[in-house]
Amino acid sequence: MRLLKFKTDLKESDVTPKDIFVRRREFMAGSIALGVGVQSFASDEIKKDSSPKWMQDKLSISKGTTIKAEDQLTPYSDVTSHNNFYEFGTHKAAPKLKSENFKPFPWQVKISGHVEQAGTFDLEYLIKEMMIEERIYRLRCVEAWSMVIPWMGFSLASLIKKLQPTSKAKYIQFVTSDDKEQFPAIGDRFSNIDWPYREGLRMDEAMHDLSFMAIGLYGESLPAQNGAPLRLVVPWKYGFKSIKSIVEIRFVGEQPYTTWNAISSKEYGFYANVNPEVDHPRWSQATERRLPNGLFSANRVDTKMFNGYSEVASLYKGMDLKKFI
Ligand SMILES: Nc1nc2c(c(=O)[nH]1)N[C@H]1C(S)=C(S)[C@@H](COP(=O)(O)O)O[C@H]1N2
Ligand SMILES: [Mo]
Repeated sequence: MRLLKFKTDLKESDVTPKDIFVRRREFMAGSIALGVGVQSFASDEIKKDSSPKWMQDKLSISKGTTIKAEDQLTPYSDVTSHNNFYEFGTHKAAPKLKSENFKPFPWQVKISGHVEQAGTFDLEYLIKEMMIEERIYRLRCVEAWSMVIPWMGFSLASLIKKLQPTSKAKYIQFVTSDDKEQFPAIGDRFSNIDWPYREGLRMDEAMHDLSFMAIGLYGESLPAQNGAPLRLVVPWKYGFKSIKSIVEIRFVGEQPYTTWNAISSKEYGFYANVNPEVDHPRWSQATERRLPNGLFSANRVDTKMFNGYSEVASLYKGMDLKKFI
């Protein structure tokens, strides 16, 4: 079953979070009228944004939608109830169900390593000068499902420029909070993850304009389950690179420790570029299940090289992407 093409009369430059909200309601109404995906839209209310005023003010001033996808947006209810966030548990429903007591504010981020502006900063201060924009990106999980999400945030490059890394910085490592009070599954004895969750990028990947720091989605601050209050989004890489709830950004000289690569490097490479020609050892990566499913069937689509973001190809010139997975 195919969903309606998303329709809007708004000019991109006019879009504010309020408009996004209205637009979403129109989109939902259209889908319901056609009897498409009714189940997933029924409870599709945006939870009232309980973030502090500074964050809501931040989200209310935006450049509008700067990057769009041709794809149908994944409804808010799916984006916020089908998640991978192992700090809350391994089940897809756990992040939403187990994050009710999670407190994303106040939040601090430590900046360390080969960088001029090292220190620990309040999130509000760290992102004060960042201009917010909306970007609609496909998110492709290594488990072969995918979504299309309207993120709010700013380019990672704009933050890096403010932080002024030195010439010794060749990679960036990102670290998630490992506060047991916040994340109930971190104490699980059977977890094979060496907390905190860590991810990383080569400096030129981090500086690519598509690399994004999200502080919101669907016009509101990030729900806990999606990585509140600050997460990375790298749309041409498998979802596990898009690390959530970041408390430290380290500028380093060597390829950093990254969580899934450390668990199984043959299954989860450091680069993790979406590549339909390189299968996971236990499943094909040629196609993906695009959420939401149809009422009676999975919505299967072909997986594209770099998740369709072919403009990043020049970052990997001369590299054998069957070897550097
Ligand atoms: N800290 C942390 N970040 C994480 C994960 C995680 O378990 N912990 N899961 C990753 C995986 S596997 C995916 S697919 C995406 C899912 O993002 P979403 O739940 O917002 O769709 O988050 C990534 N970021
Ligand atoms: Mo994933």
